[in-house]
Amino acid sequence: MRSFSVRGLSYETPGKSVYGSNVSRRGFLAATGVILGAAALLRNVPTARALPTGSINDGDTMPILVIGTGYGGAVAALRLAQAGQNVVMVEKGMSWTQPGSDGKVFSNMLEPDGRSYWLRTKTDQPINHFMGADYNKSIPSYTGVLDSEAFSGIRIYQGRGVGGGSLVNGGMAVTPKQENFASILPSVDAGEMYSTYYPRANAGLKVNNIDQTWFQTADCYQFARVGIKQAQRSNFSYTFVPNVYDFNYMKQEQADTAPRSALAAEVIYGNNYGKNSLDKTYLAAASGTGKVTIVPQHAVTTVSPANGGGFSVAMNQIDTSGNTVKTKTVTAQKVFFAAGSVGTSKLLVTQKATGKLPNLPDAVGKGWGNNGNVMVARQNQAWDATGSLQATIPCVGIDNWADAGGPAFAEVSPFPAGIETFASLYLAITKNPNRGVFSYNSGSGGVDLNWQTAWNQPSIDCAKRIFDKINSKEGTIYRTDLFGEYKTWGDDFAYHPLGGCVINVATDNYGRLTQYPGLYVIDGSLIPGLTTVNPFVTITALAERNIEKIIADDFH
Ligand code: FAE
Repeated sequence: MRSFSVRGLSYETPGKSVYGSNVSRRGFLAATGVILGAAALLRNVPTARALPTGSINDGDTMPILVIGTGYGGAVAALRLAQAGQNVVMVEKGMSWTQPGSDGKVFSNMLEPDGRSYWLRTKTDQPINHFMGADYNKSIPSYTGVLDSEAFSGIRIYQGRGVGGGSLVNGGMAVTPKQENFASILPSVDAGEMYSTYYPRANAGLKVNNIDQTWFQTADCYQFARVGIKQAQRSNFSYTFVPNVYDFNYMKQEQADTAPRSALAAEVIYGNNYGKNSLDKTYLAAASGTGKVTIVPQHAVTTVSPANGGGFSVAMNQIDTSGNTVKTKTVTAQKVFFAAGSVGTSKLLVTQKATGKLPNLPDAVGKGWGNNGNVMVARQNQAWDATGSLQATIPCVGIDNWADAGGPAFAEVSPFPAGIETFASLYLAITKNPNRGVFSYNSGSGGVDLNWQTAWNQPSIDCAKRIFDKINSKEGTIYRTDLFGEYKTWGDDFAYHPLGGCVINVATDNYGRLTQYPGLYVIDGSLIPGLTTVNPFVTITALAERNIEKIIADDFH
């Protein structure tokens, strides 16, 4: 089944993209310093993105509805389908399969266009300044792939589209240390997680490791080698980090025998090649069962018990301007909330406050954290150039979690500006005890999050224990030109929202909303604000654990 036609870009403005891409292919290649032989390119052009989508009608009934197509939703859909169940998945964002007028599905970070952001007229880049100047650009408003959702005190970045966060993230696929997992989720049997569900998740996600011999000489990882050298000189331990980006493909990019993606400044607005995002792994497998229908551009608004059993689910079908073109109400016997930490929390607190699901527990909306995210950059000495060609895929982390005075796991991040910047950039995951609460705002009809920027000070303190020491050893300083004017810390945004419907607190120990049998939560909202490392492998592994139990107990 193919989806309705608003998905096709050329349908709306034949011959011209609707999102304002003005990058000629030649200009783009020149801008990124990539000159490739056409013959070499053709040899290795990967297959086009293809994931069938379907439609849904007002009044439809179905056994299972999954809200959202990120990690939790994809795991639930695949395993339910393999157990013989028919599943419908609805997703607010687009299906990212159709190339635009530049021949690419996604835009890159140097020339963002409407495809980059969810309904914004100006980009809202994490690194929003450079050498004192505002680095954001005007773009046409479009249902692009990266949302920067603003709450008081924090912007939360999230993926929008079939595949959720997997479309925009750095692919870092990190399994936390078992003792750290056990301290964060004590109600979950850690032994079982590490023997069964983490391996299952890593296999399903197609996690792979970098060839460390290749790493030592690859131009695109000079920034990471500098990061390792400096960490070692200050006696910090480091670790190579697995990824879902295919490192063998990246080798071909570096050798100029395949079209570039990680080496062409593509990541947070999507990767055209190389990355095993969910549409190529779990969702492709789910779709391949023939039992899963994926319906993009449908945003769920309400869920309530239906007369005669099951749940009545209302949703807006939206166009690429974000306008509602149709409202639909369907009935599902079972509903899985997989709209991500923010999306699920917003839906649940709204249903509780507006009387749709009044018996949801008071714990709904609570226990939200930013995984201790904070970013910072240092300015290196002239002999520590980080390279004008940088892979967008991080592969090294500085592990200082054992420091009781300020635990931190800092990924050595790329800064793919296309020029030598002498900057070393880091995303630190830290132990920040602060937790936010989502609440329904009856005045605006929206949902607020009471997080304050100052609540990130503990994260800054943790990160400083690493980078003050490295600066002191290297005789270097922090950069103050990247996160605002004279601002050192990227402390007002997060990539890793977690919590809002914490397992064994707001749900039972498997994500069931027990007040309403047939309602389940299966995404990052189950995790209480922190994973100690990048979160998606843990979200996936926990979903694998929970769905196995749910299928065994609740589907006969
Ligand atoms: P998620 O993947 O966010 O999926 C939720 C889906 O639900 C989305 O597609 C939404 O559009 C959709 N949705 C929301 N509301 C509705 C609604 N009302 N109706 C229908 N659909 C809806 O949730 N994590 C790592 O482990 N490693 C990394 O390297 C990494 N890098 C990141 C870089 C960036 C720029 C970002 C934004 C995130 C990064 N993350 C990374 C975080 C990771 O992507 C995130 O934790 C997971 O995607 C969360 O998975 P969920 O299944 O909870």
